[in-house]
Amino acid sequence: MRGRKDLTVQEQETVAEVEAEQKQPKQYRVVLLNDDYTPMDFVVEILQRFFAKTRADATQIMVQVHMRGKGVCGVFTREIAEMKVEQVNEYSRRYQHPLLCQMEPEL
Ligand code: TYC
Repeated sequence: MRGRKDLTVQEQETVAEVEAEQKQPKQYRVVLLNDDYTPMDFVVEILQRFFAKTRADATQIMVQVHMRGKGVCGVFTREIAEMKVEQVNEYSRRYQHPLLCQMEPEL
């Protein structure tokens, strides 16, 4: 068997490039948690504003959070997920709602 060391430098670079392309970056779910105080309309607005959901999809996710305690807004790479969480929590605080947005690693 020819090992990687038997390849030319150019061939090694090609292998490294292909491997880099194949590697999938880790994904994170951005979730909303239920609470007793945030108005349902505000949660629907969050889902439309920050996650580009239709009003129908946003309502479905909001009801899921309301009934089951948690719901997925979307799945993103780490930096995008961190930004969404930050933006949503900042927006909720600005309007003085206790709504909590978190991220969790995809399995
Ligand atoms: N439970 C809230 C209410 O009854 C509504 C709500 C839904 C709050 C989803 C947060 O992520 C949430 N007003």
